[in-house]
Amino acid sequence: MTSAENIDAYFDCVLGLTKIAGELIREKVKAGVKVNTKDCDIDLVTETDQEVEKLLINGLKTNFPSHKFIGEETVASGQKCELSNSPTWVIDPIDGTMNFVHAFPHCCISVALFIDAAPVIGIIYNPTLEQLFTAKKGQGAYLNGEKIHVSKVATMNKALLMMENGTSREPERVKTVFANHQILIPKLHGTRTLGSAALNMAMVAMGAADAYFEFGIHIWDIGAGEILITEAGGVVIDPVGGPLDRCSRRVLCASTNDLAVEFTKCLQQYYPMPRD
Ligand code: LIP
Repeated sequence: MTSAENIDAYFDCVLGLTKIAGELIREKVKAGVKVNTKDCDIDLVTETDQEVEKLLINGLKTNFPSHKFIGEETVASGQKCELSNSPTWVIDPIDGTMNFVHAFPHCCISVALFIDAAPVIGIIYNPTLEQLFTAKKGQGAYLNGEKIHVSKVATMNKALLMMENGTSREPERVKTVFANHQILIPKLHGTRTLGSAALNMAMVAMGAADAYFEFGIHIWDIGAGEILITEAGGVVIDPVGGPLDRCSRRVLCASTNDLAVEFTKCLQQYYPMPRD
């Protein structure tokens, strides 16, 4: 059983490390960095992604040697992505790497702690705009220390949707993106795209947007966003309905269950393979 003091100790430690990592990102976004590609020419990774992930993992390992880690870049270099019941830190060192490379000020560090395969801590930090989103299980969700709450929007015709084109050239996935644009745009107040799953989820948690879905994201993109939204009173489920499968690379979140259900009824579905 994890005590509240332990959760506070885990939170204080990762918050300190996240702030230091934020300094690094602010420096590098000015200096410019070497950019490499992963699965395709728009799936980017930089030395800063790797540096931030090492900083967070080394710092957490020193303080909590029995904890496990799932980091975007360590998985990319071959480590298996497995979420057990042990305390596991799920890390996206720079979510919105494309934005970081272009100095478009919407990238963030996204880090979550899972215990018994459920998130208990979530931090999403945009160091460029100094937006610090935090959540601890059962203790609410915050932006820069102010409590946040999802909107009350319950119908699509009043909803602002966060929607991504993604960083995949895979033809079937691109077709699904276009199909969902055609299906959804006439039904909504509007769509917005931040280029970061975590920041999209933060917009839903603070009530600035009412829903977000994406096919192709990974557990590290959504780990912190999930607890931020549920602690802010929203829902995070599978896009066809039913419970979120964190390794399925699919997510739908919304301010209310009614709104989420409306989306499940009209989305064109896509099942990314391989799973996380
Ligand atoms: C990004 C996600 C975003 C998705 C992009 C990319 P990254 O993560 O946050 O939602 O649309 O394709 O995967 O690669 O910047 O960490």
